[in-house]
Amino acid sequence: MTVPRLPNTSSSEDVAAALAEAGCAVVERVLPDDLRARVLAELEPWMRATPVGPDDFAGRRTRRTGGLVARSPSSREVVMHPLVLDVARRVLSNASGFHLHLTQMIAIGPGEPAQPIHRDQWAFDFFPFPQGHEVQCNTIWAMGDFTEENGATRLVPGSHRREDGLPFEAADTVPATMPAGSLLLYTGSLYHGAGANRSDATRCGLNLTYAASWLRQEENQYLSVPADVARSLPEDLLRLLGYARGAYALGYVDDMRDPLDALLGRGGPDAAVGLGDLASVVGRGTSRDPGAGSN
Ligand SMILES: O=C(O)CCC(=O)C(=O)O
Ligand SMILES: [Fe+2]
Repeated sequence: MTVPRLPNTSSSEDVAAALAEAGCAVVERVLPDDLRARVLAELEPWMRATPVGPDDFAGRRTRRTGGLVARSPSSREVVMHPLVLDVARRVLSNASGFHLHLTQMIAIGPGEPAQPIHRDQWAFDFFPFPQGHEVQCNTIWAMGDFTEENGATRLVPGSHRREDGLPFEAADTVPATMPAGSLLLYTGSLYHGAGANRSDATRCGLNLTYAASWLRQEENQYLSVPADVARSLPEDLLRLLGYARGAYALGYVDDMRDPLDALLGRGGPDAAVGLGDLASVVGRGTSRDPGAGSN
């Protein structure tokens, strides 16, 4: 199986269908050059100050800079990209909502070997999610050209349908080569890893991932984005950061206040949101079609 490649005029239905089929897809040249340049310029001092990784998985010649919503105002536009949010809504439709899971600029330096092949959903304590029940919709934006030589992400297309814990190697993978500004999407169940960088330049990819909102976020957004910065952000972005109920009874504050009300200091004791009508949600978990999220 190859990596589906779609033009930037594609609908979210088309992209979600490609993801359901292959577990991954490339949409070419989505990000305008000026937005890409702004994100890189805003993050440059942060990337310079980021240490290289401590182990082979993080990469000893790789710098991973997080906290992007706080550090790069322009990255907020990328996080909220309508095509990505529409695709995530489709891929994660088995959950009552989704939130931002992590934000990371991955700068792979020359000479870095290939990253071990893995599933990103292993972050959830290696819980064996049923096949077809997607809990993550992930993106890597090419901040420069992704080539086989400079460490384009390596993918095992179709592997979202394989069993868990398989020991894939580089020879089983294909590179997600793509021109700058392109978008790689892959599910949390897709086996993949960063490629080896055999070039003499750094490969920069913006890894923005989204997960079902009943799961804990990989990057703690409440602490990565200081509260005074959070209070200046639009409400749709705040909800995506996690200032919202994660499911029926998850994430309220003290006397069942809405997290957004609590952050913004609105609403009094009467603003409690309660748990809603139990009868309308009970059984939802058992009646879900495990494949629904991939359609
Ligand atoms: O940077 C890449 O190409 C992929 C990185 C990755 O898969 C990860 O860090 O989980
Ligand atoms: Fe990964």
